[in-house]
Amino acid sequence: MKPGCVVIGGGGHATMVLEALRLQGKVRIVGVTDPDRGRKSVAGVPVLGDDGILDQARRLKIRCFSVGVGSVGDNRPRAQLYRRAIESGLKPVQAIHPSAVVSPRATVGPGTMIFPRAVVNPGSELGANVIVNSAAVVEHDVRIADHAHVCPGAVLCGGVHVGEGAFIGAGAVVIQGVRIGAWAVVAAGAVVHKDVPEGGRVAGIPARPMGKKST
Ligand code: JB3
Repeated sequence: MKPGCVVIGGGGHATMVLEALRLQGKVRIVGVTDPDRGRKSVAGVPVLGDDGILDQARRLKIRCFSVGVGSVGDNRPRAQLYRRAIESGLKPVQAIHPSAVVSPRATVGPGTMIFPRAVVNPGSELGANVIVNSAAVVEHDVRIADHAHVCPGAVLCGGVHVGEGAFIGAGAVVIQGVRIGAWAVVAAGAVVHKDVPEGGRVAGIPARPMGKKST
């Protein structure tokens, strides 16, 4: 029998995770956890309750999980939920949409999700609980650390490094070899041609620290 799986969070991102999991067909989706008591089901999947359910996983025959919270702009909640589920004894599952193109020479970490039409090219290494959102391009030899989120349509050119928990906004372009520090934020549509320090926040073309006027 396929292992029972819970998706943590029941909003828009969860609907994408649920679809990828269904199409992959490797797990039996048991339910969703969400603190919103008004939410009874998500994409036809029952909401089981809040995250306290994770401690009852064995009784409910749940063995694995996927973080279904997207947390735009701050990946810390996603990282916390991932750790919480691991502490509850659950195993992270990957959610890779069948239309994504993932090189057999790329490595993909536990709990990582790759959405429709995304591309992950050879030599790339993706950590745990990473999101490569719809139609994002992760070129060759890119490294993406745990909990980072590459939003829809963003492009990471060859050899880019993305630090833990970093956020790359929709449609942003990170030029070859640039390093994005841990927990940094790259705004939507930015073109990043220089390294961004840990916790840095950049926007614009070319990207500059947020709040500073271009010269
Ligand atoms: O832009 C795209 C393609 N996707 C966005 C995604 C990355 O982020 C999407 O459009 C949204 O902006 C956002 O999706 P997300 O995170 O699902 O947000 P939202 O639709 O607002 O739903 C968040 C859900 O997570 C709500 O139902 C919250 O109650 C729930 N939630 C918040 N904190 C939580 C927690 N659920 C659990 N289980 N545990 C929590 O700690």
